[in-house]
Order: sequence, then structure tokens, then C-alpha cells
Amino acid sequence: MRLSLLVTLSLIPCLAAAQQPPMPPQPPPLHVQVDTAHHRVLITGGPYRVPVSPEMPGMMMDMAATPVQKFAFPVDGWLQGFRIDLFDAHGHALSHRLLHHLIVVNFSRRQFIYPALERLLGVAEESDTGDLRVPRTIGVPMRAGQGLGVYAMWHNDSGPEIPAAYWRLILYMANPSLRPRPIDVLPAYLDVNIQTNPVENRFNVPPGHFEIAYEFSPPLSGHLLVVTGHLHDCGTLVKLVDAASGKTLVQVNAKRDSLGHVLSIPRKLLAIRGEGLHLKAGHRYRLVGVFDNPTRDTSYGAMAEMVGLFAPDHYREWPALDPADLYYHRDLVALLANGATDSVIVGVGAGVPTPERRR
Ligand SMILES: [Cu+2]
Repeated sequence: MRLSLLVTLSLIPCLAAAQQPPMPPQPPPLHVQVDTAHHRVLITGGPYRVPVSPEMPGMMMDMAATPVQKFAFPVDGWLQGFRIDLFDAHGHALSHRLLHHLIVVNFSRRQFIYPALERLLGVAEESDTGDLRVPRTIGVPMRAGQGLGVYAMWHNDSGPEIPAAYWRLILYMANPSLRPRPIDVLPAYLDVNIQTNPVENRFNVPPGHFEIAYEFSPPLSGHLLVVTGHLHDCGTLVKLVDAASGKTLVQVNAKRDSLGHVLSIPRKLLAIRGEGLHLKAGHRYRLVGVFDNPTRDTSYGAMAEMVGLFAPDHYREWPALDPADLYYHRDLVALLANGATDSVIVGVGAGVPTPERRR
């Protein structure tokens, strides 16, 4: 799988659905640096002690996780890409597979459809390494002082224990002198089974053909520029339908094997800039997940989502966070409880080494 804002964003609800044991000790603080010469922001976390993960297939809650670590975004501008490097106390590169996931949440902005907190970006264990960049004509608008947070989960299944591991997130910002300025784009996330609680979106798939749908109205108009999907096994496709006309607007088909395992889900480019699939504020749309379960058994804990980048017609109309909203509150509580395991993550001192090599 490629390192992808879109693909990795889609993992977030799976993680949110994982069980939440008590909080571990606070990890060491993040280091935030601004590299003005290269229009980059560097966020470094560590040192973390990463023990060998216990052998428990499918049990995410038993891996070493960190709670949400907050920081203030340091500059104004447009985010146009990122990469993540892992390294040890000597600056030697560590395998990306050690990081099960790392998610950046924006405490200053809500999501497109849901009143939950924006998930700005993420990577997962199966992600490719290297740079992810969007075209220079678009970018995610960021402001100095925006409250962000990072949470990560380590997964060391090959051993030995790593006494001091660091991750470094490099955020690529648009050159401030770029004209015209980038078009504002924001992550868009749609789920077929979110009703009132952001952490309860899973459902069961009986044998045979199965469809599940969720209707919504966007709070503001704009264009979807690119989409992909997230489907658990037995998933066939996810599609966005105009609820009034019944017309399918965009559909993403999973590549499956004969047993219904989802092998991959392509990315669909709807536009390079500006145009794309227009969504109208207040209009009814339906997200449909289609499943085909070839076995005789119910498949439990399924998910179906569409994720993408959305360019609002007028970013100033982006709805504000509503602290009184119950859905927002549930998301926040789940986030702040995130990252807990037993006390396996321990800060081992100050000082941040420099990665020895970069691609
Ligand atoms: Cu999932």
C-alpha cells in the first residue's frame, strides 16, 4: 500500500473502535521546529521505550501506545505533504513497521460531515515509506496557534526491545511566495454506519449480498477532488449516490480474492484542481457500502467508508466546532482516553538525536 493521506485517514475509525484501557504515564514532550529555509515543520516524539509486543493476533489494545500529545502549530500556511521517519538514540533509521499507526488530530477544526475533530493525516504500518505530497495548486489551510495532537501506537513483533525510539513527522508547507495561493482542501471522511456516536460504526455482514447506507447533507458546498475507500473483508464497493435522483456520483470498487478478502482499494482522482465532483450544501446524499459474504458465517465488525479531499467553495463557511455537541464530546473523550495500554511506554531522558539518513 502506498503512503497516502487518503488511505491512512480511513484507518482512523478502526482505531477509535479499539478498546480503551487506562492511561499510561505521560510520554516525553514533543519537539516542534520550524525550518523556514525549506518551508517545513518538524515534529519529533521520543524517546519511547518499545518492548517486544505480546503475541495476541487481532488485539490492538495490547500494543504499546502513546496518549494524545498536544502541540501548537507554529506557522500560517498550506500543508502540502508529509513524511515520517523512525530512528533510534544513535540516529539510525528504524523500520517503519514498528509504527502500527500515527494519527494527527486537529483540535481547532471539525470534520466536513461530522461535528467530530478533524484528523489531519495519518500513517499505518502497511503504508509505504517516503514523501506524500499533494499537487502544489492545493493545500490544507493551517494557522499558527492551531491546537494539534499526535497519537501513535508502536508494534514491535520482531524484537529485540528498542530502548529509545523516536518518530519525526516532517510537514511540507507551501512556499509562502507561491502565486496564485493554493486552493483550500480539507480531509473528507464518510462512514456508512455512523449515527450518533463516532466510535460505534461497526456492523455485521450476514452471508450473501448485503448493503448498508447512510444519508447526509453537507454543511457547505464544494468539490470532492479525490476519493478512496476503506472496506473490511467481504466488502465489494462503496459509492456516493445522489439521494434525490438515485444516481451514483462516484464508486470505488475493492479488489478481492475468492474468499472475499479485500486486497486493495484504488484511489479515484476526480480533479487536479478546483473542479471535480460538486456537492451542494443541504442536498441529500447517500453513502452506500455493498458487501458480498461468500461464507456461511456472519462477518463481524465490518466497516465501509469513503475518504477523500474536499475543496469548499468558501472555506470561511466551514462550520465551527461546537463544544456543546454530544457527538463532538464523545469523540473528544475517546481521543483523550486513547493510547492507553499497560505501562510499556516510558520516557528515557531528554535530548533528540538527528536521523542519520534520509531518503
Ligand atoms: Cu476499518
